[in-house]
Amino acid sequence: MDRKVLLKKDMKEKQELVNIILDRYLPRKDEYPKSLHKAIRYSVFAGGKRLRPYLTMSTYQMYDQNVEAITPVAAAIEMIHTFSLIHDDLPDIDNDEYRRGKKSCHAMFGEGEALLSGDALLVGAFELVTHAAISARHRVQFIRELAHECGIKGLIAGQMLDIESEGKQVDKKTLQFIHENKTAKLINLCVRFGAIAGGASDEELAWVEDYGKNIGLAYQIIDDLLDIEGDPEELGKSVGKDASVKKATYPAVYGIAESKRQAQELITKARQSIAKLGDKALLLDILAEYMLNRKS
Ligand code: GRG
Repeated sequence: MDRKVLLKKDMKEKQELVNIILDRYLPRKDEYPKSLHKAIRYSVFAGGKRLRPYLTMSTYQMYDQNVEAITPVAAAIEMIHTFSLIHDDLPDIDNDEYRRGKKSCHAMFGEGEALLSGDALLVGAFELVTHAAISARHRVQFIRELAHECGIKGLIAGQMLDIESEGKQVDKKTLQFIHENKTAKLINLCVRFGAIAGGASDEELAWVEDYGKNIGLAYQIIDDLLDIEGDPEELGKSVGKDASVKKATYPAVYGIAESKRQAQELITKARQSIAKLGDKALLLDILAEYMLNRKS
């Protein structure tokens, strides 16, 4: 099968599995208090690509074809990702009216509702990990690592620097800190959890993490580039915003051509790392290639 067709088909199958878990876990939208559950479901089922769950499940699948055990972990990561997008869109952070081709959560339901929907998704994610049919030791380990990488030393720290850097000329070190923390760490955790739960050896885990860190940083650089060169229809959000508020981005610091070169180099390194795992890493390899050419 053509590589692109294979990826598309596999992504769709895994999206469906993740959606089933999310649908089971989240309260119905007519449950009390309706305003909260409506807003949460609206954002969770707004049509995200489910890239992070896909990475988690595809990495796990290199060791165990049956992804049932890891799917709640994958879904939990998507909940954290959705929390971060809802809060990121709020007027006091990025102030975005559109997300995933629809009105953003606060624009649709109000700021209080968006804030609380994000909070509920963030804490709910930790609860959902406890439902995964993985060993108790791995459940505790994943909860601890998620809290660490998404908290004051990870996602939230990256986001803080991102806000503080607006309108300023940042140095390369600060830029890398922002991108690694706000995006790359969570992406790396996906493949790390998939490999650990699947039973990867230390050597294979190291190769998987080389892949995760490289695609994680590349993903955010490509996101920066799409904000300049992307099509708002395909992206489902406005473009040109980063430059208008002088955000700390790769193109702003390195220029467009050099940012593209760095993204390409990171993807090449990621593919070289994952190639060490042999044929079982085919889907992760195709995904890295897709990331470089993604339009949304
Ligand atoms: C704690 C108040 C408070 C806010 C936290 C942590 C945070 C807000 C925001 C995270 C920063 C952020 C939004 C990073 C961007 C990461 C990124 C590349 C998002 C786009 O991901 P895709 O392309 O989107 O996977 P879809 O819509 O497909 O899920």
